[in-house]
Amino acid sequence: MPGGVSSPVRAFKSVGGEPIVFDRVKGPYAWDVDGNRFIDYVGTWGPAICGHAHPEVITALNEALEKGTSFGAPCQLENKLAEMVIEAVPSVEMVRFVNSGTEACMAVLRLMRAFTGRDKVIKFEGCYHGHADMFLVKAGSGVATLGLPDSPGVPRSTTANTLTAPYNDLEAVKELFAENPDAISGVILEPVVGNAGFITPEPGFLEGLRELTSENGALLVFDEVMTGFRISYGGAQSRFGVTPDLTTMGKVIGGGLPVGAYGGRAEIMAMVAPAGPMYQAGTLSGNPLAMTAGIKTLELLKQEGTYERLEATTQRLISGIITSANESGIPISGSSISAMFGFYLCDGPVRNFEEAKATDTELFSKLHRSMLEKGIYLAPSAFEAGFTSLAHSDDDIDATLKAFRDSFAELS
Ligand code: KE4
Repeated sequence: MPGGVSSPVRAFKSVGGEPIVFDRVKGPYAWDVDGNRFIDYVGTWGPAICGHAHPEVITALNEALEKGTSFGAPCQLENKLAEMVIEAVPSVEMVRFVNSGTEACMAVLRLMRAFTGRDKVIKFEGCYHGHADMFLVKAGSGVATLGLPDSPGVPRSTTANTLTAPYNDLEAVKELFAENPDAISGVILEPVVGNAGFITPEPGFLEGLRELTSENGALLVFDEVMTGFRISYGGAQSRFGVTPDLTTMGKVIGGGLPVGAYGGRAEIMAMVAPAGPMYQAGTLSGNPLAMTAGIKTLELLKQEGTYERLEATTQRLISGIITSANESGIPISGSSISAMFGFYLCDGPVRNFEEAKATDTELFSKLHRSMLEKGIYLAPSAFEAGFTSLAHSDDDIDATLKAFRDSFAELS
């Protein structure tokens, strides 16, 4: 397998050393094939928000297995998950399930263009919307980690319609609209950036994008593949009170099985085949196992006190990390929202991708290795966010903070 992995960021290229080969996961833990246990803050990149292999999800899957693994036909389960998503996410009146976040973002871009009749799209530097050709322009996540702002194999003609702006820079977006009148189908962004490290929207940024897109007859699209059901049960749009026209989702709504989704205003979604002319399809879309895992996961998340618990756990973690870096005189800037956190080894706050790239990624690599040796599994890149779960106990957080204290002391 190229690089020995099924997805580049897992290869540890940017932090060095050999990747850990997982044997099993449970709750907040992962064990490697040698039996070493790690407290896991990647959570399979987001889906494990209730903890890995939650007993109720496993039980529900075992029951579903008896009825078959894939139907290729309508089933009640996809309707139930659709109802739960529609009920939870403010912008979603209709939803289509696919099998990954990449597929969801590919489809939503086609829908943006179909609905507006315009070809151009604005994305932000450092945001990652999956690996479809038209998004591989100054993308984040593994693309940034591997320094592939524009991957080979992507024709210039494909990305000619992809315009980029720095995150948190409304003026730059305003200029793009002025330079491309009536040509921009919409703006797509991560409402909280988790693919350039962890960058939060500055006050007024999301609201400003809502106004700018509406004024220009363009669509506002939130890529909530990572933030959906993590920043709150209604996603980042619910927490920040800004309603996009379309939303992409993934990760958590699959509960650890392959699911992506896109949804939004009914008048737009009505264009999607077979209701309308915009074609998109998928053999395994809406399959009963993935729907089952998603339904059970959302039922668990909907319970009283979930997000208060996630907020408290994560705030204690990030403030402890910052305190221990300060005690060792290591420059750090970090923050968290609900069950998502991140930090950079630098002085000031990081507002965009350029500033993220200027941070001490070399020191991050040393920290990553040191933490791994102490049994703490952080994302193997400075350009990823961290994820907590309902399974991370106070003892897990205490053990993690001790490891950070010791690692920062060694590094200083
Ligand atoms: P997938 O195709 O990997 O399911 O989703 C793509 C995607 C789209 N949008 C956002 C905001 C995302 O975060 C992602 C995927 N996230 C990365 C983690 N940074 C997946 C990890 C990987 O590539 O292995």
